[in-house]
Amino acid sequence: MGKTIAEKIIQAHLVAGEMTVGSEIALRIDQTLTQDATGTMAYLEFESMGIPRVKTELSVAYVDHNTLQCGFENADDHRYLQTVAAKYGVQFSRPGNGICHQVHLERFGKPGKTLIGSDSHTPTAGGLGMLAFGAGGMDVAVAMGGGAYYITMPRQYRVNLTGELRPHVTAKDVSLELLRRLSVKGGVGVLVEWGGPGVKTLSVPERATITNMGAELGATTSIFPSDENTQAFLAAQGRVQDYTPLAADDDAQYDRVIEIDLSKLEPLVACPHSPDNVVPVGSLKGVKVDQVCIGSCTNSSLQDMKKVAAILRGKTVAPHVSLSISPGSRQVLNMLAESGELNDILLSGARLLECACGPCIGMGFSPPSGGVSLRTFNRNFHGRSGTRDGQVYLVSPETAALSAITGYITDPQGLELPPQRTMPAYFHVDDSALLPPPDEAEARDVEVLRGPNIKEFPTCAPLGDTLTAEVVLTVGDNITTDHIMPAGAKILPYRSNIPYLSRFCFEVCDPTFPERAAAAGTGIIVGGENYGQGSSREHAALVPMYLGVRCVLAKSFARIHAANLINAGILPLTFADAADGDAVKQGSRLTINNIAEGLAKGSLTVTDETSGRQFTVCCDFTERQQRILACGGLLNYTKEGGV
Ligand code: MIC
Ligand code: SF4
Repeated sequence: MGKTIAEKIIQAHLVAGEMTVGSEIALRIDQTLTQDATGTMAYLEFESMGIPRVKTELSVAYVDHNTLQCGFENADDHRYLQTVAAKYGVQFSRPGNGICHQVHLERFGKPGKTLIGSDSHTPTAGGLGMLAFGAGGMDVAVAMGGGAYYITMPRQYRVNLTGELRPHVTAKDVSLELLRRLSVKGGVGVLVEWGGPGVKTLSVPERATITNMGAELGATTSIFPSDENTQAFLAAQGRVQDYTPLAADDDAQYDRVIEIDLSKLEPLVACPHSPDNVVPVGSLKGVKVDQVCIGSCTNSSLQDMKKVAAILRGKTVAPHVSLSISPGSRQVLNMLAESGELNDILLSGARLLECACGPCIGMGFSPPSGGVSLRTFNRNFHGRSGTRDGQVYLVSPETAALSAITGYITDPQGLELPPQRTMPAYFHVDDSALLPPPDEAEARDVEVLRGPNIKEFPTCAPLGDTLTAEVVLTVGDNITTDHIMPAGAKILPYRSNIPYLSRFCFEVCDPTFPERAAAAGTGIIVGGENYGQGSSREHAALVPMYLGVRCVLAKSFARIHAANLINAGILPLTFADAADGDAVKQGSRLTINNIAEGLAKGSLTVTDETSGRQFTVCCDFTERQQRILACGGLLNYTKEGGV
């Protein structure tokens, strides 16, 4: 039987397990990436493993999230990351060099290789034919130490592309169309492979926009074939030697095939507060816009920025609109400057921000109260922009740029401009902001510099056989990690200070949570469907653990968050009957007995001491996961010699 692209890469990297849907597989990891907001924790974890140098083919530490330095905290963390990277053999991408996923695509990604990154949008590299996964920092630390990455073998969907995008309909609209059809939980447990004759009409940056937003579907990862467009992109980056062709066999089998005719798509927009709340741009005609933000790892490539510059050329941003532009990398910025397109952008009245995540993670540029913000980003979760009642809409760069000029949500179809989708023959390569690590002998003398913001890593006691605890919080469906552990300019600098972060846990849902959870001592959270969707931040597990949470009962979990809970020593248990989830009340006392035996057989009985009811929860954990939980988390497990 023929193989899919993913099966070919998995087979070449399989360390343990079989490629049967639902069973655990362990993969050898060729490359890792970290960003600063999750990286400080990942390197602290790596250091605690006592391994002298990373064992991957390539590991890169990026600084792109916490770039505002309003005090010593972020600056100290940057210095820690730079020195720890040098000490352990990791490339360091300096602040200002760009967003991790954009720079990785430009300078390091290789078709056919495996990559894990402590950021949920790591699958962006799937646009180059890499098998790339977002993971918790601890999983990345283990991979840097040469350990395998464990995942559940996903189901595979093939999205078959036919036709070609019409002018002003973009790769972003392809992503939004899939979100409209499948929803934010439609990709859970699924690997999305893109194929069909339409693929050759898309460049690597366009493919990367699409694989990037696979994260919003909850997909395990997304991947494109590696073909002549991939070769052209790598050649233009001066690294044609990294090219290998990769395609699915004609008789490869998929669990589901989805057809998208590119020529039938129209410009789309995701309305507040979920990326799957998708409608045609035309249907929102006339909605007044307060701000427009163009950038993020979804839409900040040179191609995107060139299209934006062409729309802004000779025009002025509407007086009531504030427009920000964050190019994805220094390469993009340099090339815009060289070509003069940067001037087209600046003369329109746009505000140029750093080559970094910026407004996407609430790191500045929050909208005004109740303001409508049009963003080319991937997430519009409640409160993520930094303004609690901000109304964030997700759109393509074309729709964003045009609406910035008109001041109202405007459909770019019919706009008279030559389509700007051509790939330059070469990219300006300047790696001076990428610092390669010194050799092993020199690295021994590097001193790792830690600032006072770095606090001790919280530890979790081994799991006993009985758990009795109060339900400290009940929440609904699609709770994101931005609800659990908010980000933004005020809190992000404290990513290596769990005690401080804990004051903001679940702030969007219930500001009394931290105090109540700490007072309860040991706690249980009850959630709905797709609990923990969104980012890979392990802080959304470590902080609840610090506040005494030992178990989350939910109707279903997002993949990375479930793994992070286990790594932190928290039990993620699924209601056998979803109706039981609705019956448990906040404040009830629950008891779970015979935990070890239940984990081994795959189900546990929970007794609600308050109502007297009993119900069953499922726990489909591998033996390794059971051992990790028994030890009180992955760090304890690794220290005890577990692999
Ligand atoms: C995000 O887009 O939510 C982030 C910020 O990049 C996160 C990582 C983090 O919280 O540091 C992600 O996507 O994993
Ligand atoms: Fe950065 Fe936003 Fe991309 Fe996350 S989604 S990596 S915050 S640009």
